[in-house]
Amino acid sequence: MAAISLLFTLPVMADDEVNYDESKVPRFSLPDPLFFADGKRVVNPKQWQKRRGEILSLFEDHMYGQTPAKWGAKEPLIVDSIESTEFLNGKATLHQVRLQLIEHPKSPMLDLMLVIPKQRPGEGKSPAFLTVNFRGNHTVHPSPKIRLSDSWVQEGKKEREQGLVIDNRSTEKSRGIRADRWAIEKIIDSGIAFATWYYSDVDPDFDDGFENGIHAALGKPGEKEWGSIGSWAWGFSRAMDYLETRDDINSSEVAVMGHSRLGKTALWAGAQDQRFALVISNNSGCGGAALSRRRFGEKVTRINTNFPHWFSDAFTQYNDRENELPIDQHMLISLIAPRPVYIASAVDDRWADPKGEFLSGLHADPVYRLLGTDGIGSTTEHPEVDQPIGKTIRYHMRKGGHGVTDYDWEQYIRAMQELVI
Ligand code: GTR
Repeated sequence: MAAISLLFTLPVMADDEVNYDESKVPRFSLPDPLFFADGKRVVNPKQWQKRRGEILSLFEDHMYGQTPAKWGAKEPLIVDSIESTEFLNGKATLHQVRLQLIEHPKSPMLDLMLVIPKQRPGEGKSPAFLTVNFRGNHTVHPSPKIRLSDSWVQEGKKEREQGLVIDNRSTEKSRGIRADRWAIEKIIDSGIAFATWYYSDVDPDFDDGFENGIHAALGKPGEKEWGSIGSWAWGFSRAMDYLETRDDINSSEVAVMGHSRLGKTALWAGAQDQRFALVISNNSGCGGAALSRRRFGEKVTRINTNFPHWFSDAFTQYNDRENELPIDQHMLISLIAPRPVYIASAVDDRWADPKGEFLSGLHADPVYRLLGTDGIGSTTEHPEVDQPIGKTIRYHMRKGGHGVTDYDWEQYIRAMQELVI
């Protein structure tokens, strides 16, 4: 397979050391997305479709795992209940939709919170941001109208002391605790709908031997089957299945967005499911937008050790052997082409390797060009803080640390307006 060479000095480093020094980033070459496994070059969009299939299988087989075949196909989606009410002082309607994900007695329920602006363009259909959250829908806004999540929640010491969580369940006190991450009113004011769901509804985020969430119904995944990230990505597709049924949402204008581990999830969802018109990765880092071969900040070994349930077991064979991976994360970005992608970093979030996140966008550019888009534009250098760059592939590194801010949302709204609507 042809390779893209990147010149860096060789590292002298113990394997468990965390590297934040650019001069210690190892020398590596990236697999070229535009060469088939048999060494032939991809020269036109038709051939890319075939190569795309190859790359998708590589990510399934070596990293995120396969979605169990039966549930990847369009299974009927059961709408268990819908409650609708006025929201944001009458500017929007809040719909709370409980979805039964599969036809199985142990199927988990996904609670989709959907806020739709009353002012809608054209034929009354809104574009939408479909997002996933870390702490429950009731934490994204303080309104008592939002149903308190009854799904499992991590019980950190601080949260327990503050009475935000008792026996791994959220309390009333936790309403709105993550509101600063979700610029809901700004989104609604720009005429875009906002949808979110809590990832624990699909699979609780701990190494439980795959006994909870969707796995309780489907059983323990095989070596090549999905880990939790795969199951959350599938949750996004199920939520999209529902959005497609609504006549007040334009399902061809839906952006999928997630932060951090859920940014990894948004990328994997957007790579597999081509219904998403824009894919947004917020500080997704290792296993998300950051190139694994750079070994900067969080590394493959570390992520597989700390979060053994996130990826398929097959991914552990690349612990400290990133160069043997048949893929790297620029190829994940290339799977999104020609649809727009937004990769966002934060300058102090070095654990997520901002430069590695930028480079995956840059090295996906040839695929975007082949498919007739303007890719990342004329930029080849990692930009300065708060300087958004790019065209169909967009990138920024804002000031501050790991998180989602209004600044991030302003860029996503602009990208939505310029690239999707
Ligand atoms: C960290 C993990 C990262 C990132 C982050 C998050 O502990 O190492 O990969 O996903 O969590 O999700 O906030």
